[in-house]
Amino acid sequence: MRDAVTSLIKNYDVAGRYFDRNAIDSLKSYFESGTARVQAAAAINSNAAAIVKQAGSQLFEELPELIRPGGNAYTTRRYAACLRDMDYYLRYATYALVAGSMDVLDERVLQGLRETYNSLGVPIGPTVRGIQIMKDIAKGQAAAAGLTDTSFIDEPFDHMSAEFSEKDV
Ligand SMILES: CCC1=C(C)/C(=C/C2=NC(=C\c3[nH]c(/C=C4\NC(=O)[C@H](C)[C@H]4CC)c(C)c3CCC(=O)O)/C(CCC(=O)O)=C2C)NC1=O
Repeated sequence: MRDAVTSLIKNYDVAGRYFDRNAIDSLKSYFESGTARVQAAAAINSNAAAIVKQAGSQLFEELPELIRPGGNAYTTRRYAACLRDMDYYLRYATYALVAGSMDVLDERVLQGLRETYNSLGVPIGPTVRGIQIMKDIAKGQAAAAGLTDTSFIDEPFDHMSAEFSEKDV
């Protein structure tokens, strides 16, 4: 698992090169954005349970068939598994924000997940929708905590969504 700095070091070390202008620029942007990334993670952390709960309610309101008989989130056990998965996505999104790298998502969350979902009949489209709903709520929380630019918060949520969707087709 790598963060933005260790990824960069690995790439330059493999080539046996000193950091060039591009590397220095990305290091600068990583450190300059550091406080905002940590603040965003903190805002999400302190509201995590509420974000998951609200996103779940919104998802099931939009797609009520999920929790009706025959739906994948029907029965208390599967409903709880669904919210637990949402909580995983949110927590790992905060790790990726702090790391400034999506590597943790690829390695710890997305690897093999599509196969698991397919074998259990967990629908990908609604899962992606749930991730997108959490993104919007998380950005709202970060804005409420005083962050003026919250656009960078999109990346981990969009990365998970894209990886999920891409591999599903
Ligand atoms: C940290 C990385 C990680 C992830 C991401 C993860 C996901 C994950 N979700 C699972 C199940 C599940 N996931 C869902 C999720 C949903 N069903 C829906 O209809 C909704 C669209 C959606 C919620 C948004 C459900 C209902 C199950 C249980 C399925 C079953 O057992 O039949 C399973 C199968 C084993 C289990 O039930 O625990 C895994 C491994 N596990 C991990 O360790």
